[in-house]
Amino acid sequence: NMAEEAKKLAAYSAVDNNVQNNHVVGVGSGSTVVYAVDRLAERVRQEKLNIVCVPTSFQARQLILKHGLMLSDLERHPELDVAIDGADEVDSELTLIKGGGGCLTQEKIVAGCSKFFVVIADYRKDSDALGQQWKKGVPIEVIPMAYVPVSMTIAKHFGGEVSLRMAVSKAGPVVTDNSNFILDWKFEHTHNWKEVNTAIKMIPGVVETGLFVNMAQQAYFGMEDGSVKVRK
Ligand code: DER
Repeated sequence: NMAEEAKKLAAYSAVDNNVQNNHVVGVGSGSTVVYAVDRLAERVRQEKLNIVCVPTSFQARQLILKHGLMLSDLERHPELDVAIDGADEVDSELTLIKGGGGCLTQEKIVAGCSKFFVVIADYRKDSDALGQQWKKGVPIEVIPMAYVPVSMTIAKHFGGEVSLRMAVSKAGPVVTDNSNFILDWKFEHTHNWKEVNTAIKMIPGVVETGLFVNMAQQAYFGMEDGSVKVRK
């Protein structure tokens, strides 16, 4: 369908324009990045590219192994050349909401270790302001024992509604790759996302927020008309 085609467009364009021989590549999580790994594997075969891949989740690790790409980690490669990952929403300043797939913590670590972080997304993620397109709120990874007080503190200081993300194919809450819970904070109005990110991060029990501020250098959007729009 159109959104899947758009994801593929963005993914192929980003990989072709940013991945070079001998690169250490951070591989994100979610559905869009699947196309990026397909393209990476194709280029490795066709161009005999020599790259290693650092995953951001069990899902990313499985994708890397499934395609026979060279798997590595931050112990062996603490500095990456490029990280490629999806997003739930991208605003005009390249501030992101991520974590729709519950992988935000390792994603932010890997993005932070990369010289270059490029987002790949379909047109639905292309936004002017956070909250315009994405209505599920900001994901926040928390230590399980603290999810109630953390929820209360966020609602009290920033408004909106905070809910514990419940699993669909498992009874009870979603448990992340790091054995934590996820809160979704449905904010009511725009905020200074840099300040909010820092403030939420400081709440005892918060592991990471899905607000990626001043991290992405570029975003590739696959558009409905088959074009690719790049925001820098
Ligand atoms: O969970 C995540 O952070 C994913 O990267 C998400 O933000 C994008 O997933 P999608 O490519 O399936 O929309």
